[in-house]
Amino acid sequence: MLKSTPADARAMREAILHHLTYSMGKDAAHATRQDWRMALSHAVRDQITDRWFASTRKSYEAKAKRVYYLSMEFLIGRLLEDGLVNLRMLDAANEALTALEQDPAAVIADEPDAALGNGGLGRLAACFLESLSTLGVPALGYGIRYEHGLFEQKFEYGRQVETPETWLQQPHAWEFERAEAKYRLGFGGSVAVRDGRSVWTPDEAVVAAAYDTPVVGWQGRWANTLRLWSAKPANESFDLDSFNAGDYIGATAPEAQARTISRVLYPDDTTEAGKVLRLKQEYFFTAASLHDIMRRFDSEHDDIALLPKKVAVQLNDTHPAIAGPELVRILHDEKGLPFDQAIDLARGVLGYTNHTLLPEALERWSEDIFHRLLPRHLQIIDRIDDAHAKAHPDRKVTIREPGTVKMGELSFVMAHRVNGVSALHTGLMKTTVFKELDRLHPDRIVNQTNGVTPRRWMLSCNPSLAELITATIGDGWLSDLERLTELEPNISDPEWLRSFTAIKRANKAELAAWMAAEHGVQVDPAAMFDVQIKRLHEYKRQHLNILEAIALWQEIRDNPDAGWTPRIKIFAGKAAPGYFFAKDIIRLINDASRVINDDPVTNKYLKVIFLPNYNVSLAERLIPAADLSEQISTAGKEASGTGNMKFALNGALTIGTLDGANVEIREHVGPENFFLFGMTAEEVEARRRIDGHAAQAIATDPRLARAIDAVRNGTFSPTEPGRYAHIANNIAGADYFLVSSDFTDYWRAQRAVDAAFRDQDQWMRMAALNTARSGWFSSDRTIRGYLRDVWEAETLV
Ligand code: B1N
Repeated sequence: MLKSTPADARAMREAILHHLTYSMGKDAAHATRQDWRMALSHAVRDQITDRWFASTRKSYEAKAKRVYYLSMEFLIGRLLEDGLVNLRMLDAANEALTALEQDPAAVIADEPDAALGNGGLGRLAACFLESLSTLGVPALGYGIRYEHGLFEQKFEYGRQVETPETWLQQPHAWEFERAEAKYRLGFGGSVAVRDGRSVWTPDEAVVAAAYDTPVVGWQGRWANTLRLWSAKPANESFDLDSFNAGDYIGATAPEAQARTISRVLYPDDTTEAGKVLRLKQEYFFTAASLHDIMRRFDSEHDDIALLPKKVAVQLNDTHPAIAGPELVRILHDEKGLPFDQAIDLARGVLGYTNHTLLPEALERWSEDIFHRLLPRHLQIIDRIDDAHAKAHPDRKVTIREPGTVKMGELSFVMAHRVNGVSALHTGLMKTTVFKELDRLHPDRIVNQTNGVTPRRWMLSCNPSLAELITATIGDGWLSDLERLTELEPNISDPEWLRSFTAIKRANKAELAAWMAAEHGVQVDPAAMFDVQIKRLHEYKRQHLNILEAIALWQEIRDNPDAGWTPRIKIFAGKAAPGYFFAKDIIRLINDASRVINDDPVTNKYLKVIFLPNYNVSLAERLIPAADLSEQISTAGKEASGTGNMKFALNGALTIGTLDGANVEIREHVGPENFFLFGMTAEEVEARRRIDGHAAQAIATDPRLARAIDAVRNGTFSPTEPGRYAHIANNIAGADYFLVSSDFTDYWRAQRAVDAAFRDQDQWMRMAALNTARSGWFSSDRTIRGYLRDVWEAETLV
């Protein structure tokens, strides 16, 4: 193995050629782009691996407390550039590849995104892993090694079409299969009592096999493990009898059955699937992780009472909520501890993060499914509920209800800390869904406002801005993001502001060139780039955004010479395959964009573009080029948001509601540098109680009425005029998400944005202030908060 540190280009070139020859079995003359990418990845992986071993060794030597982050989703994106950036080897790699006559950007972009998540919840898990490594916390992430990540999105005549994602169908450089880390897990069967002890005998088994990916922190001082479980058949499941009888397909059925568990990511964001396979996935990865965790604990300690001192398990939403009963089962049924002690120990270990208050996302399982799959766990849950009732005789809340198991309540009762992900969201947890449990356990709920890693979301995606910042204040900001405030005095220096402005402009030009090359759309980089990128959901209100665009288009047509501020409205995002209303919003935006972009009267001032297949890599391309960040959810619905933080950090101004972390972003960047509109969460609740709130709003705003009419009458779907009538009727009717009621104020705020953008100097000063004052939104700060308030664990670097 190569031992040199390829910090310089020559060593890097040798390492690449070494791996091209000995890992890929190719010579330079015949190597494909993928071969070069794999060779470079192996060269980088060697560097990470040494640091990874050193970190693991230190954790064992210190018998340190470990933090385990259990998540159904890890939305990692590409790993090669991340590794290069954190090891500060990107320049060396660029030089080496160039010397080898390869295009570095193309080699890096050859890597498929690891898309093992839907949206914010999965991306947060990925940012947390990176921060845990940057801070030197002994930690592991545990999840599922989905064969197919989030579907790929294409448009056919404006409609979303989903195709399977196949990241594992090409060689994958980053993982190590762990033949020794395999656990047999059961489902179904029955429970018997033997010698006073409950014994669960499952009637179905699968094996969870571990695949490890190292996650390296900033400057390579520490690396942790992301351990993903793959489902394999438990028995030698190739059925030779069937095969010999000529049933070739039937012979492989047991194997296919077992593998189904880790086959595909559920493509639902903030909605609950309620399917047997989903519960199987949840138990599969949670139980495998807990067995692994207990094995590690038992190898280091012989006093079970130490468990909460040495192990912290964080539940990323309720998806791993079965960890509570499973840990009790291990401690009580398998290790023989008294039931109450088992509960106390488990609670000392567990923390639970809630990510949404949307009723359709709060997991509830039917007793029937639960009983069929996890009969012993159902009994344990009933005992947990009974113990809780005994401790709190006046309680008005239960985990079990006739016919259902409520995973939010279960998680709350089994965790010593429960946290929300923004100040507003945490406050709402206490007054709404967890009101009664908060009364019983007043110290349990804490807030940990989300954050994002500045290494990926600035240094890697916006290298020019990162360079300007480092040239101005040194590079300490990369591990202490609040030092960005040191930029503030420079903002009044016209030369500095010119540099800042030139970088934004260059980022926009680069995006414009890419959109022209890849999507055939021409945009002027001088126009305002107005961006809404996130999952499609009614509460996120992409339909409010397109409705405003339609109204604007109509107004420009009426009065083309009124000095309009040129704007490019950019959308991207996927809709859950079964969420038909959201898919229709995509189609409406695509249809409207065709009409608007083709209008010669208005298209100097307004264009609408919906980019397909939003993923982490596309976000990395769009965010540094944005002027305006659309964060327009119905107040009270977006638990936090994290895209909002990435935009502000990269010098975009926000137009937004007082929702989720928007509230805190506005406080940090200053209300004068944020375009606020819309009702507050409280006003939303009151407004909903008004009969005919939408009709009222429409009656007082002719612009809104006309825009809705255009949607209803087929202006954007002339071959099928009724195509969007249901959307118009929804907005003008029940309008649960209050699109109509917030429209007028949104329009007002958008015109304030137009006016502000016309004063480019002032706009860029506001943009720079957003960058300078966003340092608090680093995921390093968030992780320090969890270490202090939830995990009580330490850092080892
Ligand atoms: O979690 C993010 C927040 O920033 C977002 O505001 C929030 O919407 C998001 C079920 C979810 N909440 N709930 C989910 C995802 C998948 C699933 O199957 C629920 N995602 C969020 C990070 O805190």
